[in-house]
Amino acid sequence: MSLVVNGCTDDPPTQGTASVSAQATSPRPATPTTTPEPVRLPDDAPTLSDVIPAPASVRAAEKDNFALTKQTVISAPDDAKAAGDYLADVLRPATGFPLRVVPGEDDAGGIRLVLREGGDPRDESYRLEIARDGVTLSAASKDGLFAGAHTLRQLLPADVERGKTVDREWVLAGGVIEDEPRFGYRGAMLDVARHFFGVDVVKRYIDRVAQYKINYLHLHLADDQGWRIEIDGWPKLTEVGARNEVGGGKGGFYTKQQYREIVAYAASRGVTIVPEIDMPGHTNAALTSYAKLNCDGNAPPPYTDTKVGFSSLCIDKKVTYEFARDVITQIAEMTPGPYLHIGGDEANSTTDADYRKFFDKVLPMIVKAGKRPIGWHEYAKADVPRSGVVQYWRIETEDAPTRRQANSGRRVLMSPAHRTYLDMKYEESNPWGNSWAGPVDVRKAYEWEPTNELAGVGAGAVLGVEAPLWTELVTTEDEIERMAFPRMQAIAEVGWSKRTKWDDFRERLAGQAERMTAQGIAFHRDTGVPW
Ligand code: TNX
Repeated sequence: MSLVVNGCTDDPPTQGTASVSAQATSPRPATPTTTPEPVRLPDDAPTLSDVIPAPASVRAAEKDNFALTKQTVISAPDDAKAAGDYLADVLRPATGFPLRVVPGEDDAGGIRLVLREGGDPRDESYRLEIARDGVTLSAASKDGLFAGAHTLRQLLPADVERGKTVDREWVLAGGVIEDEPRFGYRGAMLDVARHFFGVDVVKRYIDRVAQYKINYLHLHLADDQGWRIEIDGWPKLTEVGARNEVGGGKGGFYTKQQYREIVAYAASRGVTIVPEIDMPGHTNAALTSYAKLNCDGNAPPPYTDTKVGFSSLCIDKKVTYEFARDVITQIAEMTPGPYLHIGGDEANSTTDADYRKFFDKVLPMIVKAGKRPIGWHEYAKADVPRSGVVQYWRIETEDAPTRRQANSGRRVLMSPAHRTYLDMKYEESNPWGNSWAGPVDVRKAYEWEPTNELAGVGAGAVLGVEAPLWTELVTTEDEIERMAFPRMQAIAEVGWSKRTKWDDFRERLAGQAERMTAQGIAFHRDTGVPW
């Protein structure tokens, strides 16, 4: 019998634990409970400390590396099945192993998913133990299992992301990771209104962000340039309002079925969809579709430019609220997640009094539909329900209405543009991106403190962080990827990890290059990262 332990062939396979003492001598009885030989970690396999976002605690055990084989089974009872299926899904193509997902305990040694009974469904902590005789991922909730599954995915070599069979060893570094998130909300936003992106692009974006433990995808579904979701009783929203985008392209929309498909796909990756219909401004596409939504009864022409702040629903018309109610109830009905985003930003052609009047009527509709409202921070001027969330997006460090809402118990989602806006240029000299919030390189996206960014909005008020990608200037999937990656990893780590250090992060980020390349992500080689 030859022992191979991290390249050292004569190491005894002992490590001070009782369970391994029996197999130092050979031959061993061939029972399924026998601990297998130590296996060497391939040079290109990540270590437990390479993971992004950085886990809370890592304990490496070199002799406990675990080798996946074609016999490896994933055992995932009941509620653990979704995370088990996810793992099988991402590991099968490159390994070529069947990786059956079975409900019962797996005696043969494999990957065991364990959902601890009676856990809080919001508890995303997990424990991942990788040992020679098997891998155990345990958590108190489904979301915790997903978080652990994302970690496990990253612990396999980048080859696992190639999408086709690679004939090689598949070894996980041994040890234990105990991990939990700093914030419960770690979001990405995709603007599918300024330029429309189809279901497949959205699904790939979900897959790409989910692997870094982004757990919410906010879809900006309507703006001046386009309406992107089918609403029963309002067919012109999609017949007319969807047929445009910035620059005059053909636009598009999601049918209800396609929206549900996106929601379900997101759930299969541990991601929750947050739908946004921006009101009362940013509504030219709706106003173009229905003349009756305009105060003067005249539909404006479609809009394909990029200015903001010129449109408003008619605050004093009854039909405005019939429209809002239909949209809100139908979208709420298709959305299992807790949040519904109602926009509220840059309503520059709505007076303050009208703005409040509008939200006095509309915010209770969201609560009645069973959802927690989120609004861009301008809506902090309105009467935000107790369950409401304020999303801060400006670059200033002071905003009195947001502070007031935070003081009265509303949660704040942090998207300061100079840190989290993925539509901004990376560097001044960069040809692509917006400039109004200044350049946002990876370091800028990484080195900030969400509970210290906005005066009066501290640790108790911050719900989490979100990285929005506005798409006035983004027209293709490659452009989405170039703007999002690798700033997405920075925001993901700010949202998940408690202790963060740029010098350490940039090294780990460089380690993601091969993985992103294998996935076909057209990421930007930010100059601050030692790629
Ligand atoms: C401001 S951020 C907007 C968007 C634009 C974005 C471009 C926010 C709530 N409103 O309408 O797309 O700037 O960076």
